[in-house]
Amino acid sequence: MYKNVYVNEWVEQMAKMTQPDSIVWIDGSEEERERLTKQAVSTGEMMELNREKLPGCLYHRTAENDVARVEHLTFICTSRKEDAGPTNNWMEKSAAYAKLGTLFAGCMKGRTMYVIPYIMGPAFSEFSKVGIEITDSIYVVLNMRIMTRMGKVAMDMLGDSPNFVKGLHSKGELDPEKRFICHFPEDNAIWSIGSGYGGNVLLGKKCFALRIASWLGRKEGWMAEHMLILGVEDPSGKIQYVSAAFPSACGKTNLAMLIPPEKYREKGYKVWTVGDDIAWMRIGADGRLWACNPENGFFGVAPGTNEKSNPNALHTCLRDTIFTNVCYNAKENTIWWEGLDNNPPTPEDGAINWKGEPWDYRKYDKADKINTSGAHPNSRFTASAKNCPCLSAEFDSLKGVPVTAIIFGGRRAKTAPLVYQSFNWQHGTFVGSIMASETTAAAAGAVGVVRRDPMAMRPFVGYNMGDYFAHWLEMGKKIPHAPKIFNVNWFRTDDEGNFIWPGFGDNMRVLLWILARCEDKVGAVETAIGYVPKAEDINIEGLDGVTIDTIKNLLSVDVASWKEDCKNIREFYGVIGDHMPKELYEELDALEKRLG
Ligand code: GTP
Ligand code: SPV
Ligand code: MN
Repeated sequence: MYKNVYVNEWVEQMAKMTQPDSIVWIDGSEEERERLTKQAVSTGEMMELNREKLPGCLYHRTAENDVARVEHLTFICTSRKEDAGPTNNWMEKSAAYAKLGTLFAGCMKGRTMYVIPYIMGPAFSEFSKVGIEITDSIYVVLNMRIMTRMGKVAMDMLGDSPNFVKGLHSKGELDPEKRFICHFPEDNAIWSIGSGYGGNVLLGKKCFALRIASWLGRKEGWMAEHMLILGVEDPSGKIQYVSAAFPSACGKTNLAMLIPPEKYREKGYKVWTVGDDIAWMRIGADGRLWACNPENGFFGVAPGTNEKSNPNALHTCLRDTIFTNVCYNAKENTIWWEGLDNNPPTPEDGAINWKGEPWDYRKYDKADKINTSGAHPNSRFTASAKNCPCLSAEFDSLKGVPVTAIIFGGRRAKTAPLVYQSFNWQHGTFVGSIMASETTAAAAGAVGVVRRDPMAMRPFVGYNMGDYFAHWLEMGKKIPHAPKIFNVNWFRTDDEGNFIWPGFGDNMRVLLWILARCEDKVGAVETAIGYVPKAEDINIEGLDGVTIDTIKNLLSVDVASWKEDCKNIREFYGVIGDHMPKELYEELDALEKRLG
């Protein structure tokens, strides 16, 4: 037990409801990690991997029907439906407590309850907030150890305050029919039952740091966003920071850990990672917007990560990492995923797929990844930020980093050009609000369907989307030196469906155009949708197969498809209804007018 009476009282209440056999108060010590790891290994919940090749690494498989966030089972539970808004599932608050109360009743009988105090953000920073997660899953405890600053330090920061986010999680029966992820922003509470996967159960992440935090941010005048944060160092040693919002599995981790092309490295350009998924942003005393990564680790997409696409991520997860739902090599006691290298484990190696079945790589079918791949498309690594070779020196900074540019981006085969700049903050907010992207395996449901995903926050705004847009507009008026706002799209395809832009490290070329724009060092072409680069201003030196015509093609703005998009945007705005700020309708009208 800790000394905080509010924590103790709440834990007692939750224990009364869930009836665990015992309660373990997590302190974050090394001894505790060893003890819990041993226990998880002894029950088969986790496996210890090859100590030479992957020291300190663990392997875990979740239930076959529990491998991604479940947006249809995620609820914002407020007194009034209007406060959740039309893009969220809503349950009336007391009805939700009652419904989940029956599921939580006695659900920890025969189990241990772990009480995890944690901080989102560096200890004692003005950005930071404390949460307590109660869980019956050792896997959750071990993940939270990596993903947050946790244990005693969190209780030290909390002191005797009642001000903490109350998170209750139980695996329950892992039954999708009895799975609910409920948020109670009016009470600073989260109840999650029936899942053992990532964003559903690591309550500090999407549930707290985005859904609850976005609600708090609106109330308190700051922003919680689904954004990476990176620093670009130029040859003079000056570092400028950029934050970028891309939907799930659309390239945040990759951009955050970017390694510049050789020509740029030779000149002295470097990229530093501050965060890969979430940014909390506040207006600083100097009138700039300052960003802080509330997390302490990366819960990154494994497939596609390799020595070429993202060596920094690969090196980050070679030790002290938890791998979830990747492919297992029994002979080597190692792991593998699609896109790691060209040596998948063979049946003779004892290859086991993410479902736990013997696996034959020769049966892999790109059109049916779920059933034929070794690793699940949404398999992930949980690795400490401290392992990252390009971690920013400002990672633990109590005041965050100043943001020069905000970038929005989605996965769009057509329509959106490689990059464009908004005219101003209000137009930039509009650009964020009209984001659309093809769905990915990060959430349960169909993959590859284009949907509107404003600011990459559709699944994560803890209140009415219209009010969220209004908050963006409001913030813009309050930031004296606001970041410039851009939009990128790495995913335009040719007629055969191949990506036209090489992406990854070469995205540096686009980042440098963006920063040059922020410093007024480069011109642009004014189009209907915003400022687009002159093709010759995107440096293609050293790029194989990319010509100035490729760039022209990537930057082209097709009026017909934008007009078509406008119709869809208007429809989407209509769904948001009367909370929609009039300024964004004005922007839409103006865009349509410019398109002619
Ligand atoms: P979450 O953790 O789910 O929020 O996702 P994320 O935005 O961090 O996604 P991540 O960086 O892990 O991207 C995953 C997918 O995007 C992988 O399939 C990558 O191969 C692909 N990807 C990332 N960057 C690029 C790029 O520049 N070009 C192309 N073509 N694909 C990319
Ligand atoms: C995402 O889906 O955007 C993630 C992974 O970053 S999860 O933690 O499951 O939300
Ligand atoms: Mn994410």
